[in-house]
Amino acid sequence: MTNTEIAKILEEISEYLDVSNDGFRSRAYGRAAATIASLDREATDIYREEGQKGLESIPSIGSGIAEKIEELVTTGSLHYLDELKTKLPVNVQELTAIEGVGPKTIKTLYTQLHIKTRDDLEKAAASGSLRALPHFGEKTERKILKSIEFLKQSKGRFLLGDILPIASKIEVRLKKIPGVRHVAIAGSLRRRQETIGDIDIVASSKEPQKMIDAFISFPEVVHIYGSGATKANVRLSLGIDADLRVVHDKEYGAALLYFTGDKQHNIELRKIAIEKGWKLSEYGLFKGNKLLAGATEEEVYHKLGLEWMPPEIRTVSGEIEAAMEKRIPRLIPYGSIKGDLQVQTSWTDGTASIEAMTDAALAHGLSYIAITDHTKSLTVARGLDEKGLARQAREIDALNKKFLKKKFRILKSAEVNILKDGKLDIADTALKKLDLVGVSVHSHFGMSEEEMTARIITALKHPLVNILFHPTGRLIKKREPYKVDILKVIKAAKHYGVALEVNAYPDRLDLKDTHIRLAIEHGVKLVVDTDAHAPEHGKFLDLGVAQVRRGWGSKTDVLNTQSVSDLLKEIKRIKNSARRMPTGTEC
Ligand code: DGT
Ligand code: CA
Ligand code: CA
Ligand code: ZN
Repeated sequence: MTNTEIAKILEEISEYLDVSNDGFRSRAYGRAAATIASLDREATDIYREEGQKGLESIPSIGSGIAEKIEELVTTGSLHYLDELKTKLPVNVQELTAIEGVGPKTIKTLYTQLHIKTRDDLEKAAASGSLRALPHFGEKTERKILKSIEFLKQSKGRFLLGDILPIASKIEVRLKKIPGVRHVAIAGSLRRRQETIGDIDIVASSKEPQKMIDAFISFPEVVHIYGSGATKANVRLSLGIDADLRVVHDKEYGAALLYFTGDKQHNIELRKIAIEKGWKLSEYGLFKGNKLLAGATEEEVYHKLGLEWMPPEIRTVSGEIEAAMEKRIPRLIPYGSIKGDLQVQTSWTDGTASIEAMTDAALAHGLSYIAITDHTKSLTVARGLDEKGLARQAREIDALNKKFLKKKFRILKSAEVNILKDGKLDIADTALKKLDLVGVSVHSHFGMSEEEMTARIITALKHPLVNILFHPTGRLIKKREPYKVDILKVIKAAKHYGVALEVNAYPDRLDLKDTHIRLAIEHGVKLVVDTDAHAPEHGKFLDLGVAQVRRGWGSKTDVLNTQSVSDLLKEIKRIKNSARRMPTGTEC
């Protein structure tokens, strides 16, 4: 059993306990799930090598939960969860995924209307029987139906951040099979698309059969759809399918190019080949029967008169023209973020102390972080008020002395709430004491586009604001973005000297690639950060970098690729130059 599977089950228990009104234990299981999900070692290995004691040494795992994990890894099932399910025969995971349906609602829905599944709920909402319940109305019914529709659309696709680690693990293992020459992940994963339908792997080997045999016997494989001498198609335990194709060396580049896509990009390349009287396929570029190119991607692109380009921009959005004119941009390299600018701690809803988050950032090779705990109007996260921020500042000052010898700097910041009218929920006197001020929308998501855009722009106008956090507020596969005119926000960000955040958290990733490109075209600076709520989240940074690459961004477009002193200087410079802009040129 993998960590992801164990975490999923712990999370499910947490949800059942929450519905059963056992908030305390629910949170314990929730924390355990988050910890297991982001562990670097497999819990199964820990148990095999160190027994239950080993499991208990993991943070957030006490003896009770360690026993449950032991039962899971030894028997593959868990009696406790079965019991919870018998007591409350409701599909909690399916129902909590729906916007506006929380643990309390689930209980009411079950006891009053006997609703157990998403289908039950959809029927009840469609027939208008929900509005009979207290706190329910026609508006809630419509909202629920809309959310169910959205969930149905994203079904069957997986988050990049969930799939990339497992695919990389498989890639590493395949590279060790005797006879192997090349292995690469292709498809939407290589293009770092936000969501992934299935995993495509392309390889070349002297002994293809050996590679196929090894692949289909990997521990993650739960079903083999088909397997031959040079290809195999399987299902992995995460529920995603994976394809492996083993080709000859001389066609490897053409195969990699073809299976990387996207499909439309392939079609455009094929058209160029046809115009030249040639033929392009996954086997190579041919003139009649003669192979013109195929061993490497570079060779194929060059023969077609194009520059090679990074997979992230192969989406038919101007990359072919750019490659013809030899102006493919130098995209921001992976690993080039120097400091994480959105980090929550146990001062609010994060799991760890400022010091623990700092240690984690050091371990991830960073040289600064900004502590951005939530502010007071976000009561669910126990947001900080002005006094809380001042107390936190004292802790940061003390820690900065301690971390000075490691050349690490902790910046004082906050994720300040933008209230309904665009005002901030923290007084200017307190904001002035911060190194950086980030703002975000955390309430009233249902406003009209006009209202929401005006609300955000009012916040950007505030002379102390430096960064707009999660500018669209979407949760991939869970929640649609709020309605906002992103172009107006971009223009206002430029005008008022505010940077826009590319949030690297796997289910957020706002801005989208097209927004990023638009922001860059308007000269707006970006920051990439993780929105970390636990020490392990630091590893998400490159998901944000991937997103910037998909938006054609370079290193200089992203402020926190610089040292902390350069970053602070530039933030100031942007703000000052914005102030000098004549009024009346806003948007
Ligand atoms: P996914 O799996 O839905 O996230 O997206 P992809 O892009 O990985 O798509 P997939 O797995 O169906 O196919 C992998 C690549 O193979 C795709 O990016 C381009 C290429 N390909 C697949 N079908 C076609 C096709 O009908 N025509 C062309 N030209 N290429 C195709
Ligand atoms: Ca795919
Ligand atoms: Ca595929
Ligand atoms: Zn947050």
